[in-house]
Amino acid sequence: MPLPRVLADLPVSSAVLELLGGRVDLVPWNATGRVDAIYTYGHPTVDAAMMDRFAGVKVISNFGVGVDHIDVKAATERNIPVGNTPGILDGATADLAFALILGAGRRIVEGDRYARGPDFTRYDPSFMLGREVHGSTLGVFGMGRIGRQVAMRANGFGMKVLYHNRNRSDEAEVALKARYATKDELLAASDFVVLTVPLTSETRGFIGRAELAKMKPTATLVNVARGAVVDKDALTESLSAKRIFAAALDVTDPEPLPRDHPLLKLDNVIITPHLGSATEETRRRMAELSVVNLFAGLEGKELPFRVR
Ligand code: 8YV
Repeated sequence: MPLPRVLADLPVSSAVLELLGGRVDLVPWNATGRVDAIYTYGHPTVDAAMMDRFAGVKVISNFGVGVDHIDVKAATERNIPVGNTPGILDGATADLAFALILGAGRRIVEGDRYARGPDFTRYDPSFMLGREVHGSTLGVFGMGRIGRQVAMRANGFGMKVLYHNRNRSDEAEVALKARYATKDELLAASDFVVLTVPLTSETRGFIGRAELAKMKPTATLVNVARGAVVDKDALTESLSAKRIFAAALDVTDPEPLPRDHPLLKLDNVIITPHLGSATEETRRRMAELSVVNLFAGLEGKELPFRVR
């Protein structure tokens, strides 16, 4: 029997390769001919036309939780299950969100650059003053699994937690002492605004010029969601004019930004290369879940982690 042919945006990680154990034939994204499954990790796009081109596809398995690059509706209409890796990367992503809150608030990256550079010749008590994190107000857009983990960490820092979400969450309000706020209330009251929403038609451009104008001049925007949730031109203007204190972006649109993009030249922004889930442990679990989903789909079984 020939091995199942799996279209993948190669290379896949060594953990994935090891778990696949030579039981499938990985073929590159531009391959033609029979394809039994599609394996992705956040990109490129998997649209209806692609599903029709590879009519034999039994499953689309994504290494990651966000599936904004996959037309899930089109897949469902074609009875192709889509798998993802929920519930295992929330802690790692919330840790990174907190690293970015602290990094931007306390100017850690800027300080590191300064401490290594020629200008650091003498300590000065008035340089590089940041913003207090403990006791400040955190606003979380998207109180899903990742948002709740961010709120949990904020509790330990004695922060007040506000959240905005499509639905109110009893767990967030009771266990995490988070208070529901409208979008405008959250923007106006928060010292740190953290984005953990999925990218959908409602959240594309969710933070634009009008929203940035509502934030405090002392506030920091942290994005660990998807780049397209924020209008990067509006953000560049706002940061250049120091209308907000700082931004910390783990995701951008496009990713990476063009090397000459003005955001890359600003001191009051931290940019990390999509590291939310990037720990050995979490990426290993993501590999396991995505491979389990892949084989379940190839065998015609229910996916253990299926996107609905
Ligand atoms: C991954 C992510 O890095 O899960 C997601 O949605 O954005 C990240 O965990 C991404 O899937 C690419 O590997």
